[in-house]
Amino acid sequence: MSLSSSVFPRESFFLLAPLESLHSDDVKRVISLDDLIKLPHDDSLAQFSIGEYKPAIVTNDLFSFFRFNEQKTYLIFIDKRSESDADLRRYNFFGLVGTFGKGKIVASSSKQTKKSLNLTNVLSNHGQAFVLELCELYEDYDESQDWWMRDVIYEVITASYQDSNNDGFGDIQGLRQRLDYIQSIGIKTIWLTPIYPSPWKDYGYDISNFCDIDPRFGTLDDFCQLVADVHSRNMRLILDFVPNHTSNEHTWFQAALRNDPNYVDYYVWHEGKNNGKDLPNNWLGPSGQRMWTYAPERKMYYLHQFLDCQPDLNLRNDKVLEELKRILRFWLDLGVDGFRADAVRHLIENDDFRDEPLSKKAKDIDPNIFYDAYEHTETADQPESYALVRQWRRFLDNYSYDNCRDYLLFVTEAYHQDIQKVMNYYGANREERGSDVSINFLITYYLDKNDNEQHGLELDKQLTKWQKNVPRHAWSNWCLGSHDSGRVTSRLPSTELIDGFYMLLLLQSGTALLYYGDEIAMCNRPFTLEHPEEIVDITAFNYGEKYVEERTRDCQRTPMQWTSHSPYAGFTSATAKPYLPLADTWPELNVEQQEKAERSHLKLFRQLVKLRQQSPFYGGHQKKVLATKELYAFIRWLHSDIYLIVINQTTSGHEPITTDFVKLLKYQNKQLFGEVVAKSTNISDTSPIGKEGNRIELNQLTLQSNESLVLRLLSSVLEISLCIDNDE
Ligand SMILES: [Ca+2]
Ligand SMILES: [Ca+2]
Repeated sequence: MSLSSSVFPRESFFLLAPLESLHSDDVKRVISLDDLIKLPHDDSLAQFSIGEYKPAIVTNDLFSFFRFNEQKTYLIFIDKRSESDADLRRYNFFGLVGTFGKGKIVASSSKQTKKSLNLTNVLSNHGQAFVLELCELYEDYDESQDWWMRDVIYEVITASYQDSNNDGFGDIQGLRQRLDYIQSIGIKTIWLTPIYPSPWKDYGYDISNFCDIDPRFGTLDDFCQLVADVHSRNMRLILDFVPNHTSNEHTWFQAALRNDPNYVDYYVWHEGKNNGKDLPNNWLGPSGQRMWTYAPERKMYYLHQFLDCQPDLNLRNDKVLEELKRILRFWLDLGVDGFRADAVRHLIENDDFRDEPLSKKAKDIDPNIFYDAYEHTETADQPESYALVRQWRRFLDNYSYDNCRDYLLFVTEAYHQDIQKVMNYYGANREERGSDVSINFLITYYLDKNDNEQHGLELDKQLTKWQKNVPRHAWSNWCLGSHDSGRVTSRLPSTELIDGFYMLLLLQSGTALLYYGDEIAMCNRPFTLEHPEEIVDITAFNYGEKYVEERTRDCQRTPMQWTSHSPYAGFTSATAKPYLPLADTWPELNVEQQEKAERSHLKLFRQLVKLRQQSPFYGGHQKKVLATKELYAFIRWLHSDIYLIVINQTTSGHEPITTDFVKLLKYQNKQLFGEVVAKSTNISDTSPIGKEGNRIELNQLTLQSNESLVLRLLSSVLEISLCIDNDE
């Protein structure tokens, strides 16, 4: 059975496909590929003769289209390039038709070892052709393909998680001891902040050797044991990748200082102005320092966007880019499942070295220390930085293809209020993809607002901003905090609201990023100048004493709180002293207490993680139902399932709020019931919504301050979906 007489529509496909872009030679190539695909000879072929046809991605290099009827949908894919084009191409078909997440390979021209492909990540070589039978996102789930879309990514600072050898520093063996716990809360992907050899001037983000483990965390053998343990649990591990800079103690920088010809261009150098007496320009970095430091050894200035002990690599030097790929390969060979790239906004600087203009904020803040006093037109988000991210994405694609590895994840960190800049890291289109997860910090920006601005309308603004701007070819993500943002619990209008924010994090469509300890609602620990010896984050001192207490990020990096029984919450032994003091709340706020309690933040968190693995939370649709100052409500639905999530943001003392969701959902039947699926820990057991399984009528749903609720609607979806469709 040849391809042209089976998979192509009966009518001439030339009339249906947008073939304007094809040259006549290309069309001939399509035809000449007929014999590449031998379809299995069974009744499924009927599909192709009677089903409908829709073009998918059609370019000079690719011809692809869908065939479908009511039961099944197929994607036919033909890479038309000749052998002279050896590049591996990556295509994204997600969202082009229905809510399909992956496809089973039913016929293929090549020795494909995989049985299925994720539609976001279809890799292809010249001449390759195949037929995929598409599956709904939530159906027939294959963890090897789209693991990162459904997972929670758990950020761990190894130093702060668990100490195994009583030196006060958390380490790799300690982390191994806690894998049972991490697995028990449903986490599948762990992201470790840097564990590489480092003088530790910036929590290990000042790396002196990219291909080893800092002795304080253990050895490479320990690391390999960790990888094996993680994988044996069907979990994944990703590492921090810090391509922007090294430590000044790195051998490359030491060689560069000596004018070693091999390393002379590994970093960014400038003679300075006025015969070297003045800095090359006015650039100021995000760590409160000018970006230039004079190196007497070379009588030149070196560039550092962050601390002066973190010289920036010259990412226009191909040798440096090769070194970085060698580093990625080193860790991939040890089995890691991807990377989170640090500070991607800062990768490339304009090599005209022009001054940067002052921003509107400059009149209110000191331009000698505050990053926001400038428009960073020359040093941030340069087009070449986006190109580097795409280049690393391609590198990972090639690695996974060559080594038959599952999908390798690439997460990027770019703090920016301008949402478009953040979105740009995803790549411009389906073919030119960059980051998989360009971290969405919008909820953390909401938490930065002052008390008067923390309410439902402001929250809605941030959530909507993301949803409206996320490109169609990209997958969303949500994050409540990180090692750089304060603890979410300490920044909410009320700590009780944390449960509602778990619902936003875990039940909206997208990958969730969780900072260790946030699952037990850990709080910031204040650090003050009365005890300067306690402060590890020395960056804070760059802003002057006035700002140290406000700026130090130690507040959110304190050791994990495991138990009430041991003097240091089980983080380290009684005889050791933790490298950073514990937060005072640990005796009441710890894993052990929350496991014992009948209801706790931890238990709710675990329940919501389980829920998010199911349809419609994975792969289903999402729509806001209500946003007021007090309430935020949204629905998730797919086929026969529809869920309503309601979060009441009013602080204690506020009147209870009653809402008519029958009216809001424009429900035809007038009587609509919901079943309680999950509820915030502060909802009393005696309340009508106090127990899972309780059924309530939705024309009068009453929530007290800080209460949050997940309900499954007991209705025919057909009736609801009518109103959803009408509204869109
Ligand atoms: Ca240790
Ligand atoms: Ca840079």
